[in-house]
Formats: sequence, C-alpha cells, structure tokens
Amino acid sequence: MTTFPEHFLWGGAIAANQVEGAFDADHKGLSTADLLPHGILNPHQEKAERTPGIKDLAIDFYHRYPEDIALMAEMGFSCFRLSIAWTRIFPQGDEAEPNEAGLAFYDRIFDELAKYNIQPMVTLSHYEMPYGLVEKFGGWQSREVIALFERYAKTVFTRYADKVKLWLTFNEINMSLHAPFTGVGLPESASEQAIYQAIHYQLVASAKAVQLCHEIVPDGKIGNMLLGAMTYPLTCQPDDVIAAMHENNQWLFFGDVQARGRYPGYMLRYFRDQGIRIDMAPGDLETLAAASVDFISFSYYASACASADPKQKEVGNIVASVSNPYLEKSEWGWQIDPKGLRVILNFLYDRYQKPLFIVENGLGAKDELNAAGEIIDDYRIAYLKAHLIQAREAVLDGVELMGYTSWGPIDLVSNSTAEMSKRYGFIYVDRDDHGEGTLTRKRKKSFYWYQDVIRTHGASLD
Ligand code: BGP
Repeated sequence: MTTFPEHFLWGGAIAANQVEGAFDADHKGLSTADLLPHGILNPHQEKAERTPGIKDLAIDFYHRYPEDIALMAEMGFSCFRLSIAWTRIFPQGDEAEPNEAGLAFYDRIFDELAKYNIQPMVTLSHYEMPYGLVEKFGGWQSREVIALFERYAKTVFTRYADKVKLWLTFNEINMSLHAPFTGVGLPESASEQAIYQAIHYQLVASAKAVQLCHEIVPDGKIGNMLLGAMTYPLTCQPDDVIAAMHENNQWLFFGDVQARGRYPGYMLRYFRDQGIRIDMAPGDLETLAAASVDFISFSYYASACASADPKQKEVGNIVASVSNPYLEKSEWGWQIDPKGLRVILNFLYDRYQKPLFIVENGLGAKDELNAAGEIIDDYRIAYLKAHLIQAREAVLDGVELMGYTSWGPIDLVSNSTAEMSKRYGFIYVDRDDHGEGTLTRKRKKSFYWYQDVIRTHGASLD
C-alpha cells in the first residue's frame, strides 16, 4: 500500500552556485560563494585574492539546462527545487534597477520546467549574497541590507508570480552560526554578538519576504529552510539530555522565530547569559509576529549526538558533534540515520503543526564507471530507499508532508569542499575535481530506481 499523499511532490534540489557556472556572464556580479573556490570548509577569501575555482563553470547548467531538465522530466519529477543567484538580478546588490539578462535566464528555466509540468520551488538565497554588499555594508551586520533584500524579493516575486508558486527564503538559515561568511557575509572570526545581530536582520528580512510573497504571488506558498540537525543525547544521563536540548535549540530557534513569530524564552536567556544585545528597531517584533511561514522545509542528511562531557566532541563536517556508536558513516563521515528522518518529521510537525517539506536528502559518494561504462550505485539507492521508507512511516504517524526533493539529482559541486567527486546524482556528470572532463551526462542505476519510485508513487519501495 502506498501512503504518500495524493498531491505529494517528487523531485530533486540544486543551488545556483553549485551548478550554473557562468559566474560572470550577462552582467552577473560576484557573490560570496564565488569567493569560496574551495568550499565553505575552507572559508573567507578577500576579493583581491579571488582565485578561479571549479564552481566558475560548475556543471554548466547555465547553458545545459534544457538537457538536464529533460532528464528530470524523464524521471517523472513533479517538483524541482532551485535557487536564484541574487547577483544575476542585482549584481552588486544595491542597484536601483534589476539586470534584465539575469531575470530572462530564470524565465527560460521556468518555461522549460513548465513544458514538463514540473513545479519549481525557488530558494531566494542559497548560501550566497552579493559580495558588493559585504564590501559596502559588511554583509548582514547592517540593517540596510534588509531593504535591499526586500527589493530583490519583490522583483522576483513580481516577475515570476505566474510561474513560481513555491518559495523558500534562506537556505539552512541556522548555518550562519557555523559558517558566518556563507550565511550572513561576516568574517569567520566574527563574534557571537555580531553573528546574532546579523541573524536578527536576516530573520526580519525573511519575514518581510513572507509578507511580500503573500501580497504579490497569487496562491503562493513560502517556507523557511532549516538544516535539520536532529541531535540525540549520547546517553540517558540527564546532563546529556540537557546538552542535546541545548544543541537542538540552536537550530530550532530559527524555526521558532519563523513559524511562531517571536524569540523563544531559551534564546532570550542565552542572550542575557552571554551578554548579547540585539538591536531591534520599532516594528521588528511586529514584522516577525505578522509573518509566519506557510510550511517548514529542511535538509536532512545525518543525525548527531550531544554529551555534557566536552572531551566527547569531535570535529564534524561543518558542525562539531559526537558520534553515534550505532550508526555507520558515509565516505565523508556523515552518520547515516534513516530512522532519524522519521524522528525529525514527527518532532517538527508536533512543534509547529505546519506542513513539512523535505527539500534535501542524499548520499555524497564516489562513483566508478564499470567496464561497460555504467554506474551501479546500489549504495545510493539503499540510502535513499531507507530514508523514503521512514518518510512514509512519518506520514503514517500523521505528519503532513508536502513532498521530497533529493539533494543533487544531477552531480554538482559540493558545498563544503567544492569537490565534484562527492556525487549525489541520479545523473552522472563527467567532470573531476581538477575540472577535467567532457561534462557529458549519463544515467546511473539510481536514475531508473527513482523513476520507478515516482511512477508508482512510492509503492515500489516495498
Ligand atoms: C547542504 C546545502 C547544500 C548541499 C548539501 C550537501 O548543507 O544546503 O548546498 O551542498 O548540504 O553538502 P555538501 O555539498 O557539502 O556535500
């Protein structure tokens, strides 16, 4: 029996800076992502030192999107999550008028998707902002960036009101705490005070975007986007349980503001204890209160553990956490926990009572071509299948789930390390970490597996 809801959306998710390439084409400005040629794990570069990187061409989606979208359609996608590069629309971030060439590019993409009845879901800002705003205003540490983001959001809502009905504000908004340059355009050495101030402005901007979307896009729905960092206590020792509660609050804080419209008590306490003072203008709290998101979206790759014992902490990918002894790790050290997906779905639904959308999930792995030139990626199929089964369990538990977009349906440049060899795709792209390769696309075994899952609306998972 298939239990996915009738209008459940199936698809995949990408981000502009990890696929498009064409980093300076058609008047595009430099973004913070363009300043991280080695990924967000190897952060902050000054513009003067900008070195070319693999993302400059990425997988050349900018020119090859018709072929790529046709392949998504062949898998049966009903939804495709992508982001707009803010710097294609406002190259420096503060121009009075948008860049028509950038707007026209996304028109072409949305028209191509419409040909196949694929619904776009668009992230306004996926780990990038105009570098011009970093130079001029120090990124999100300045309140002025709110109005510039509003101008950008208003421009794209107005332009695409008939073509795009599903929107997300900031990708993994909670990551600013761990990668401030990527999240809010602040140096990695920024103080907690500065980061939380920038986050406040970004949360206000997110709320303004929610309001604008409701005003401008008929039948539009807009969600937030969290890195779903589900953390378990390492043991049942109450101090470990409290440690896990604190870790979870770090990311839930963002969801609480975006869904409940106010700063939670545990955060106000944290600010008091740490001596953090947030500058709020009159009207900020009203803006937050007036703009609850329509749905909660999140990425889910792994779970983590927390311990009261600081010696337990290991260095993780971007976020340091404690290993779970019961789970296996991916080649990149991410702990694989399909049941954690059921846990987080129930947890978020219980907390917010709003529809949920899994907008990223997948396995980054090395793929080899066999003698026949095929890619038999059974490990990827096993990962995705186990997670989809748990998503279905959550639906059975009563969770309202709108859809599932796997991360990187086509191989793309990794965000944390800017590697091509960390592949997530159903579609292989011939390009290596040194930028060598023909960029030819090839269907992997998982391509046919996912096609079957979508065709049977999940029944083939049994
Ligand atoms: C999320 C980001 C994505 C994506 C994914 C996988 O955090 O939203 O942009 O890249 O993680 O991470 P990575 O590319 O580092 O493997």
